[in-house]
Amino acid sequence: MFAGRTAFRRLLILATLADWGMRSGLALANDWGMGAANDKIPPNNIFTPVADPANQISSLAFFVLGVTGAIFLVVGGLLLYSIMRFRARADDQGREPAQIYGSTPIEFAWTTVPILIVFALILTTVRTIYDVQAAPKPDGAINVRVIGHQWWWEFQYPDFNITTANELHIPLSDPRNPTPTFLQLVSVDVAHSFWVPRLAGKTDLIPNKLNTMWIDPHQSGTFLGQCAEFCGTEHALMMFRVVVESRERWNRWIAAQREAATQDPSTMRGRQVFESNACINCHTIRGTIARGKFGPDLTHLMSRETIAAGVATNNLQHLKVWLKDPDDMKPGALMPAMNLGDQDVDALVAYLATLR
Ligand code: HEC
Ligand SMILES: [Cu+2]
Repeated sequence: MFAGRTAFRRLLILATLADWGMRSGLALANDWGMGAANDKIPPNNIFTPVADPANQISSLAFFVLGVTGAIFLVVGGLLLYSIMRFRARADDQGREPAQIYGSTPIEFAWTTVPILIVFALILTTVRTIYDVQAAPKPDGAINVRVIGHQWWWEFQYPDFNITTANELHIPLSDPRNPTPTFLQLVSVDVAHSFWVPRLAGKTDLIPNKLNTMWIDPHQSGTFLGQCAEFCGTEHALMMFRVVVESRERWNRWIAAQREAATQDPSTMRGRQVFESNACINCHTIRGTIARGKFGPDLTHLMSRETIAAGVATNNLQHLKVWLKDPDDMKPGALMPAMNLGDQDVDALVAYLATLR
């Protein structure tokens, strides 16, 4: 018997490579607090969907597994039976068995039955694809633009003028009055792929091409996602999370994100360091002169649980390590080490800490 929940959990985790990849990538050296943070999130099992279209995809997968499993049992069973029943025996006379050719009914049966089975699989698959891709967009739908960057995610809410990074917040959807989130996906550099196994299938983000998908979540919680298309050095550390929350909480999150950045006179020095360095060419902080678009929007940096696309938990120590040399956390990251003195870094961190 398995030794309780942990063993069962490990088994579940092993059973889903996606989840294993997301966690083990971090389990290597210093996990920057992410191991403990992610342990609070249930395993990323593709067999436990909590949203449409992940539900449709998993029903289809179970149907196909059922049919192919049955075929496997029948074929494997017949094979085993023949191997046992007609194996070589001591009293064999060393002659070939009688050679029999052709039986029209049998030939006919094993041609038409597989054709019918394949046809049933095609029909159900096409139907599911159609249901997912042609789903109409209801009035209450939320619009989000997902922009892939090497190696982080930008999430824009065009209806609210909000931009955030790596943590997508969407409202829980009531099946009687659905408020799904419709995503438009593009990339500013190479091909990426947006994948949250428990919420929906994968959708690629391709430069100069607009792709779309939607998520209609039926359970609140935090769900781990991962870039699923090799996109360069830090592809494995291009993670994100989707926070599904009640409508009220989501409304409050939206309202907070719409605010301009906090102005705190006591951290003026940090703000000066920020505004007098190249930070402003790559980052936006609404309410300051910083309007860069190359890196994540920092206006509400501290409202995020993680930094650097799920590489580290977001706290002052980790921000300090990041500012000194991003490569220490995320080798190859496209933010340069800014070579600032300790005092400047401390002032900067104190300033960033006010960006709630
Ligand atoms: C050349 C462009 C560039 C410059 C200059 C730059 N950054 Fe960045 N920064 C980035 C990129 C790109 C990322 C995302 C890296 C990743 O996750 O792979 C990032 C990430 C960050 C993050 C983590 C944000 C998050 O939500 O993950 C912080 C904080 C940050 N930068 C602060 C600064 C500060 C402060 C400065 C100035 C001292 C600065 N950056 C200068 C490009 C830049
Ligand atoms: Cu990617």
